[in-house]
Amino acid sequence: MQHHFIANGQQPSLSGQTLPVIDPSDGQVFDEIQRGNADDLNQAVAAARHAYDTVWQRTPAFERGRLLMALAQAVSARTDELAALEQRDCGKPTRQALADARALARYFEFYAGACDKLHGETLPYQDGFSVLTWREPHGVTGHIVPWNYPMQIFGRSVGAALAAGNTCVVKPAEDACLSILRVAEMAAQIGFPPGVLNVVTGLGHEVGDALARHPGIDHVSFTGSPRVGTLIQQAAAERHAPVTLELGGKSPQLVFADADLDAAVPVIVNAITQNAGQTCSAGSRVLIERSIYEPLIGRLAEAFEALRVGPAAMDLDLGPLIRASQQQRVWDFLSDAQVAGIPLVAQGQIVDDAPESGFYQAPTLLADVPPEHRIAQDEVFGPVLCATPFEDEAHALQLANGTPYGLVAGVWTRDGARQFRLARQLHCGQVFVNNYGAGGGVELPFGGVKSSGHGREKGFEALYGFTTLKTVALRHG
Ligand code: TXE
Repeated sequence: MQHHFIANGQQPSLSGQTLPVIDPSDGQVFDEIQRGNADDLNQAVAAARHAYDTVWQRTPAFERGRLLMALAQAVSARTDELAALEQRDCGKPTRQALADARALARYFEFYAGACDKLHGETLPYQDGFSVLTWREPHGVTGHIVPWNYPMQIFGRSVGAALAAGNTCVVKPAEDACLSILRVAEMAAQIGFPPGVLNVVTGLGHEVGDALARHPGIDHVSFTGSPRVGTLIQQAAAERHAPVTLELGGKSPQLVFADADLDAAVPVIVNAITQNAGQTCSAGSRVLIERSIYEPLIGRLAEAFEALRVGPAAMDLDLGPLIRASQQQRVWDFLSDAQVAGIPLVAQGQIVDDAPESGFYQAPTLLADVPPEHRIAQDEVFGPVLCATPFEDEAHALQLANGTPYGLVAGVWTRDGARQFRLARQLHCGQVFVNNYGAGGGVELPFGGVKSSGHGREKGFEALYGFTTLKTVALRHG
């Protein structure tokens, strides 16, 4: 049985209610979390405010850095344990779960080093004045975390917020709380003061909604669906609180005839099958220059057919999806595509040992996908790759930019001028040229435009989002 983690202590829900924790590999319940509500959240916000006012605000930046570095080391020493928790909770193959645990440590390490390097400026002004800017924390920040990469998204958001001097209240996704609760405990054990990092578990429309509305939360950081992103922004707007929204994408990979296909094929396949396609930056569309369309589809089909799907602990290419409703969502998209006559070119294999009660989906390659079809416009959040041919660079760009999203794009070409032209003209937050995803990239600012959201996570840039700038003008007399 898991508990909320408030002011460095475990707490049951005030209502006494709990929620089941389900293993996506077999659909069976194996643990329970607390079903929190607004009352539990109030306690966490009060603890965070008290910690901010009495301790954290006065803690020198280098001391915050030392604590974060100690947390990075503690996580590094326990990656196996954290990965095992995440694997069972989220159905991640072992390699993925371990990569996520290592990335969590890396986020804390990166932000530990950044704590005492965040500074303002001095500005030219009128004669007799000195003007300077200070970067100050918001105060208490709220973090609503999704289930696809709980450790990584917790690390990037909470790591930056703590480094900037905020205290935090975290609401993990109801499907994926275990690793986050464990890391909060670890933070307490290595000396984070009570109330600096609090975790309240529960349902989105209960605890999540209460967090977005809470007058004591000075900034909300949300990663999840555009639908809920809108609700969060509306709730925060009631009290004019700033929000950072990361809302997923329909990210294209543009493959030109001069591309190095040997390099491109495995990266394109991985970009949509990693974490069973449940990745905000998944490369879910491949746009292919007409002259290489047929041969590249052939190579992608071969690669898809070789992929194997099964229980997380088998550490195959793909594990299960997070839950039955997510599986149903993917099925609905695929049946719409079938009705529209979109050719299903290739699928991977679900292994015989996979329990019927698990939430499995074979990776699927669709060809000749009409760009306006729902499956080419909306986020499926499963291992479904949509291929569409293009005639020339202008057409490729029009297709690439032609969805409501704008998170990431990949460009595969040897033509240097085209690389720069497209990097400029693609309407999104990150462009990868002749690679995709670039190995995690804790250092690289990440976030979107349009329905992919606004604000930036990761890198040094995220620290600015977790601060507010104060301008101080001193007249010398
Ligand atoms: O997301 P939700 P769901 C996309 C992806 C997926 C779809 C639906 O396309 O198929 O969203 O997934 C909390 N007030 N992404 O339904 O509901 C919830 O508890 C406040 C992309 O799981 O947005 C969880 O912690 N919070 C994405 C978080 O929001 C609320 C990652 C995300 O859940 C809330 C996840 C409310 N009213 C889904 N309702 C990405 N960008 O990586 C829910 N939540």
